[in-house]
Amino acid sequence: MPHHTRDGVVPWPTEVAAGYREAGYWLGRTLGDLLWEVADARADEVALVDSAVEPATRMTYGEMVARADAAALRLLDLGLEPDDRLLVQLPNGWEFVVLTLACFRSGVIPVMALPAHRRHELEHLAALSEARAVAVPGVLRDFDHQALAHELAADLPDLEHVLVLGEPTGGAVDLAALLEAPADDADRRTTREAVDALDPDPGSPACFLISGGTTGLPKLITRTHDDYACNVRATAATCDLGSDDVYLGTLPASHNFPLACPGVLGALLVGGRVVMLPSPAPERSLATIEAEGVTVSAAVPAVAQAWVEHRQANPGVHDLSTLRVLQVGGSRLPDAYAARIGPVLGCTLQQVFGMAEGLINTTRLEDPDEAICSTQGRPVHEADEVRILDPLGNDLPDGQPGSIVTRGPYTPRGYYRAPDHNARAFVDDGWYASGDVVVRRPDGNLVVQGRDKDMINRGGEKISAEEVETLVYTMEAADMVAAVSMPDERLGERLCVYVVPKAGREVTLEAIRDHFGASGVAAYKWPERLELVTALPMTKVGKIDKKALRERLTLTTAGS
Ligand code: OOB
Repeated sequence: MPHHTRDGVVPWPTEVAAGYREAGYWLGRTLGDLLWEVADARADEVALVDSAVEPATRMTYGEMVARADAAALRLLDLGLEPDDRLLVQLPNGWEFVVLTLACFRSGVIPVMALPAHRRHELEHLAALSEARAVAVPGVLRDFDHQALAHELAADLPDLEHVLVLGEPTGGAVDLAALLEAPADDADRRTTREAVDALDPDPGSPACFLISGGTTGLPKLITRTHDDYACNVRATAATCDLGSDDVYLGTLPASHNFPLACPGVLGALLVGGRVVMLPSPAPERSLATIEAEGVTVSAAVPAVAQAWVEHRQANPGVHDLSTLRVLQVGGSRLPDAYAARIGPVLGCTLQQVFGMAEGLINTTRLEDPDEAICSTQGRPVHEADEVRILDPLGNDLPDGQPGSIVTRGPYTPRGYYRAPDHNARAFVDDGWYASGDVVVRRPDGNLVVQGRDKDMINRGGEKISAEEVETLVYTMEAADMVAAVSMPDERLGERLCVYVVPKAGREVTLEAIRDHFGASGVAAYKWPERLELVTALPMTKVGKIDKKALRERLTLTTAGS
């Protein structure tokens, strides 16, 4: 019995969708269909390298797609159906890639959770997506993901299957076995035929991404095969990605950036090679660039900075001559850091200002150094529409900062099952307001100057202020709470909470962090600084004046 319908997915208006198809922006083919065509032409070439283990696991295109097809059938054998949701929380490794491809082929929709997520996030994501299965590592970095998955399955009626990478317990499914290749050639052929016949609708969701979120809890972003393929192809073109390229994925692959901008999917779609590492730690990453002849990779500014510093401290230890492009995005790259990346790592920097909700901007490889080092680039697709608005909704000329709004062939028109929030985030005729304040230069490049959304960007990981505040309010002793960013040398921003305690009560940073831990909140959202105050400043319209609070922190940080 299919318990789910597609309601909750906001479609593009019919005429707009027809225009995108007619123009060829949407190919009317699934990601599986596109990738299998490439794989068939390159069956014996290495597609996937997992460098988490020594020696690295290597897989050809032929083996990768055979495993994915076998896994697709095994997902259905478990009782999953096309359009059912599978919550995926796996570290970077070949298993993440093959399972994702199995989903694309079967029509089961992966919900891309982060390894850092804990009960607070996973429960929400599973409930909102009505996930019927969850895929987790067994124990990772001392955390027992399998035990948590069993707890969730006990509490959520839809969640029937726990898929585990590691030793399964309590009726869990062995993910490694699920991802095994077909037994022999005959099995391989019948598997292929059976999965070819499934043929999901290219207009249906290929995956659900998680929003950075400015409201209470993260939203789900439905990305269709048509729109996501458009996203991958347009971003691949801006870094000249081709079959000779070797893409290193070290950022968590469930993020849009390393997954599809052009990322893992881009490298495979052009017949290149993907190398997966579960962490962007500099020594390991640079050693892998040398060992695998990596040509393209992606980093958040903090990671790029760590690679640069490591390289400067250990010049010439690794041969990085293959590295052609390092993409950097997710949070603002300071211009002064930007200028060091190309010379130190011996590659071209590509700045990327993107969002899981769609629009991707990049600098182009042939841009002058000045543009590469001091702008966040321009839209990757000719059909991307971008406007920069003043507070009254009027278009602003070049050179004047305003709020960016966007529409386009890979920017969905709404979050999944969030009508109230959609009414605010999608203005007028489906323009997505990302909450970023940008300036457009006469050369078309955008410079991100700030934000008018209540979010903390901690080294590329987004933290909703409201989510943090709601959690602190569940502590008895807190009377008033405001979460704000504080400037940080390494991560750009960290999370600070201002708290007015109730009369006679005590609040400490340790108590807050303990409370977040006990509430099963991902560690990157735990406050890192507490400012105890007797009152919070208010604006004229009676809202907490966060700008004033942030300014106080700048002053105290500068003075300390
Ligand atoms: C990427 O996606 P999300 O969904 O995690 O976060 C989107 C937000 C943007 O609205 C903006 O506030 C911020 O992250 N952001 C940047 C930035 N890139 C993203 N702010 C300043 N400078 C940049 N270069 O972060 C994302 C998705 C795809 C590709 C790259 C990044």
